[in-house]
Amino acid sequence: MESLVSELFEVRAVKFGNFVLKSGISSPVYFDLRVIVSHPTLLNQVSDLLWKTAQNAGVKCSSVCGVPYTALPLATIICSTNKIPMFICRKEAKNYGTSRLVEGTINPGETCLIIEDVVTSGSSVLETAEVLRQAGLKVTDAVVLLDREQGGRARLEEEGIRLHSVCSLSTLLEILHGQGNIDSEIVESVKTFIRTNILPAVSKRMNGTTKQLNTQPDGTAAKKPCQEVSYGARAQLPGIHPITAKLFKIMEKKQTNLCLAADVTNSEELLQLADLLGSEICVLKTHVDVLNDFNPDVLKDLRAIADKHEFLIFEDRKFADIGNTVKHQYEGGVYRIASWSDFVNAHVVPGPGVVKGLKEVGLSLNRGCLLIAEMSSEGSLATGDYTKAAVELAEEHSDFVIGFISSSNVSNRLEFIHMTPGVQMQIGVDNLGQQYRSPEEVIHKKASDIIIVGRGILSAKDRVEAAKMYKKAGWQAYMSRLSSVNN
Ligand code: S5P
Repeated sequence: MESLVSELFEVRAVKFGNFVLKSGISSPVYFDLRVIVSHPTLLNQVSDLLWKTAQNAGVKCSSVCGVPYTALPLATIICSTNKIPMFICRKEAKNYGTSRLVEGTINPGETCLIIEDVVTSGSSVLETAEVLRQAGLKVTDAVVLLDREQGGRARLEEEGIRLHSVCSLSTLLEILHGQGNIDSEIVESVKTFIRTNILPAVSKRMNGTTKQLNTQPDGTAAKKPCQEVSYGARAQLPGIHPITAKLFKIMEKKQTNLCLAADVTNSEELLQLADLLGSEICVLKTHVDVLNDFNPDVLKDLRAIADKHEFLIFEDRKFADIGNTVKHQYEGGVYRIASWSDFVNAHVVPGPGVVKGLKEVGLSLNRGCLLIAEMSSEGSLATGDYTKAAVELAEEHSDFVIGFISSSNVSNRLEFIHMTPGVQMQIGVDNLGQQYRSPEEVIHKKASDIIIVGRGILSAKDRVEAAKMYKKAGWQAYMSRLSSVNN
């Protein structure tokens, strides 16, 4: 194993540094097993170890199939050396000749072993398994050279596939460290990365525990989830709403969990503000009905600025009427909110109808909605059972509801995002009962995801400096939360 690991390192199949993965996550480690086709001895060695690992685990199979493309040569060598038939799975059916997805002679009911180079979330193995199963084959096991230990094993287990790995990322780190190829700092950064990027298995997210509120009966301390997961990893949760996935990716990429409450009354100022602070924020929140000089062109311009700086637009409309009325308020009127706002929010006081009405308009447009589970104002009635009802309503409509406006983490379901208003460095209460808490309190202690800041930035002498300060404070609080919970 030691010699294999050092050779993989030498041919740069394993690299350390700062890599942006397909998901947008920055990773301190990267695997590129494609390079091994240029090293025939290594290719043979890896194939041999894969087969031995499956044999030692007692796997019974009558054929093998490599996940395209990197594992195809590995499966070919295994097939040829061990005289076991192979299948090739296409990524897409060809549109000429036969339109088969699986090449090879299929005897329905026979068992096929999947061969893979690296497993992260397990989705590539699952895709191949699905194609093979649809073709009539049984898939019970998969063997992989490297398990990144980010939740793939549990996810495959749920789908009835046992994962056998030649090597895990932790073992690989230990070996490379022991050989002096990497220092302790790299080991620590990769370990932290793994810990904060574990994708939980689907049923764990969906079962009863997720229904439990994180708020204590007295509405104060928020119980933190026992495992913190980074924004970037949450973007990849299976079945996550496209708006939430987009938002988590933006947050990870721009390293910001700051939403600007752009509460200004002049359109020109709104656009200038969006352009000036766009690079610091992940969301810009509007109250379009406070603009004195509203005209629909403003929203076209705002959309263009949002796309340029990569932030989402959230019209804080707080819908609170019967379904039929909110439908019209959302779709039509002067503001035509559904046509430009990525997501909106709603009070739950009318019951499910408000969500159903908004959903009739927003779902086909891929828009999302936050439910107001708690409010930041003094004497708010949104507490206790009301908050609980908001969480239940969100769970019933998770195809449209993307999370909550709340002062703390009210649901353990990782696909729900929590946004918290009433944030300033200077804690206290304004003359109309708005209560302020610090970014550290909101993100680290109360486990919310996004801070919403209005006057903390708008009333500052230098708005750019203030936005940078809130961005930094919010991100630091998130980093401390990740490290304190996972250590
Ligand atoms: O409970 C709430 C919900 C919201 S969305 N409390 C709030 O303050 N808000 C909004 O957040 C409010 O409408 C305003 O736009 C922003 C807070 O602004 P600030 O100036 O007090 O930071």
